[in-house]
Amino acid sequence: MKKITLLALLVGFFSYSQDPLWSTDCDDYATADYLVIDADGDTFGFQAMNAAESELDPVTIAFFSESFHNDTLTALTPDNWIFSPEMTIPANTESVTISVDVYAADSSWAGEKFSIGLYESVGTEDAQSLPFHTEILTSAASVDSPKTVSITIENVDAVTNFSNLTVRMFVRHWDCTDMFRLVIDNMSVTVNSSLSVEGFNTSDVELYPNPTNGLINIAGTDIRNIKEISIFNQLGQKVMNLNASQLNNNSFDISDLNKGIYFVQLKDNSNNSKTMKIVKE
Ligand SMILES: [Ca+2]
Ligand SMILES: [Ca+2]
Repeated sequence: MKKITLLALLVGFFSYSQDPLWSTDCDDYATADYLVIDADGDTFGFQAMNAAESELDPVTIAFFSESFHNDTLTALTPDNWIFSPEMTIPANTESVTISVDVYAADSSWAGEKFSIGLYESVGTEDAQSLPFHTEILTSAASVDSPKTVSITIENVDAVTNFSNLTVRMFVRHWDCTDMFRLVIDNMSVTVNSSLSVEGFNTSDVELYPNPTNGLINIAGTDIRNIKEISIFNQLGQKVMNLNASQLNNNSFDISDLNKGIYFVQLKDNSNNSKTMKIVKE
């Protein structure tokens, strides 16, 4: 009975995919392709704070933007943007989840306003921002209790269909003054897709023989689109990974795997996938 439940869980897990597209703990500020824009032109923009050297946060490197400059005791009115490196959203993506940890560096002066969203990079003239969330922090989100802001953008919500779109995630610090610092850390972008999509006619893809003692053949009309083959054991651990060029006449060999039940996941060029159970004898 336990075994049946586990199998059901595995099949359920593979029927909907959540793939991390990009994430950072913000230690990569110096090396990654971030874009920083000081839109208000006061020369102050997002920068990296080695928080381990400051008394604000003993743990991690984070990015910050100021609405008050401590050295000169000057109130600023920021319109500062930081953009992630570029990434392309896979075709047939149904929704994109973006996430960032935020806090106000001084919880007594916490009213920092910010927006997060995706920015479409289709050439500078056509570029448009897709801000999906704006809020003003309160003292509840402070250095001691960073707030994880996570939003999911459905494809239908986007100004344009964002499948295959090249985007950057952004955080904008704006429309506030005379607080202290907005601090951000741990950004991520995750794409969500289901298997029941057009483009990979998974219904007629078959694996044979099944059971097999080693060789597995793939048959079906759309197998030329197969990009990647991953094999998982019953614990959901990936035990084998092949790309299309490693196929031999649309077949591959699992002789090296122990006897047992495996799940073979086929992925096509558009990242659609189908997972099938196979028995190794
Ligand atoms: Ca500025
Ligand atoms: Ca960090």
